[in-house]
Amino acid sequence: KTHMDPHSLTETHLSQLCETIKKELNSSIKPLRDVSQYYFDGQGKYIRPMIVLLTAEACNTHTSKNRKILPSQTTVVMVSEMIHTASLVHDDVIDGADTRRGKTSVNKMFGERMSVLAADYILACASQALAKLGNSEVVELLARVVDDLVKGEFMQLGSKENPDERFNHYLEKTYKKTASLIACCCKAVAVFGDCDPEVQEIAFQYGRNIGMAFQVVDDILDFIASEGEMGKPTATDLRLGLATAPVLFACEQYPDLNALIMRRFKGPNDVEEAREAVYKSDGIARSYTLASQYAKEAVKQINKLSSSSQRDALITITQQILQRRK
Ligand code: 2DE
Ligand code: MG
Ligand code: MG
Ligand code: MG
Ligand code: MG
Repeated sequence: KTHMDPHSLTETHLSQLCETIKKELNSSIKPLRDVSQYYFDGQGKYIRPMIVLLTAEACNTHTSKNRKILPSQTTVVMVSEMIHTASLVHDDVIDGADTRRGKTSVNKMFGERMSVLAADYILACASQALAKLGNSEVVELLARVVDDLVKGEFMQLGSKENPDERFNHYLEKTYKKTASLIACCCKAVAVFGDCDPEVQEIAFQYGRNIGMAFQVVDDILDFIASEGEMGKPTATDLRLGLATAPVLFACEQYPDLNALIMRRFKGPNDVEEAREAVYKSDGIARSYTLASQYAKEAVKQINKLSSSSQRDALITITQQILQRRK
């Protein structure tokens, strides 16, 4: 590990993250407290708060040499993980997932009614923490993130009949479902750091591109990783009939896959056949190329900031995202 290792640069801050979040989730109603705190057990990857924290520090260094992380920026770091987790709880209810982060999913553990309410509560507490900072620009930015999350999850339910529109639909969905949260939180910390609009835009574009790369890799891993590695079920997208990048590319070589995209699958054999067709195609390789393009753009953006170990750690993270297995 070197001075630019993302984990060593953030471990002190992130080791306190779950405790800090649990203090926010302090309802006097014990079951609400217990269920909403369930995923804040230190077992997550905490990739979003890590990126947002390093972005805050890299922007601070760029803007005013010795400035330490500000309390308002720390709140955004926390809120990024809270909104993400709230959306995952709803997502697990929608997807009927059994496991998450290597343990029984919250919906299987406590039931769907409790889970929906707990996620609403997490979102409510995150909104309050943010609103207390009194910056309406940032409140608006994060309100748009929640709007994007809902629309992204919604877009995922449908795909376009016209193959030419499909890929744009996928990219827009990917932005809304994943990249928007990272992009807007990166911008928010630059806003709180009193950074110039150009620096705010760099932070946003870095977050957007790394977010896109992250989700494309997530979609690849749904095909190639095992459940043990991921800590959640795999091949779920295929089973749910969701057309992600590997399928969309594979479709060009194996037109039979159109049936999957248009939800005309009949039985479990169809899913296995589809999986094999994707494996035989160059869909996985082309998806990795797509993710690399986003990663490269993320690096290009963040390299516009002046040199710091945090900036270099943000570059390292983009490489790690391409290589990740979970
Ligand atoms: C993960 O997708 C889900 C992301 C966004 C979910 C957004 C919802 C709108 P996946 P995995 C449910 C509501 C938002 C709130 C409450 C803030 O690909 O593979 O299914 O990890 O993720 O299951
Ligand atoms: Mg899911
Ligand atoms: Mg889902
Ligand atoms: Mg996924
Ligand atoms: Mg995921």
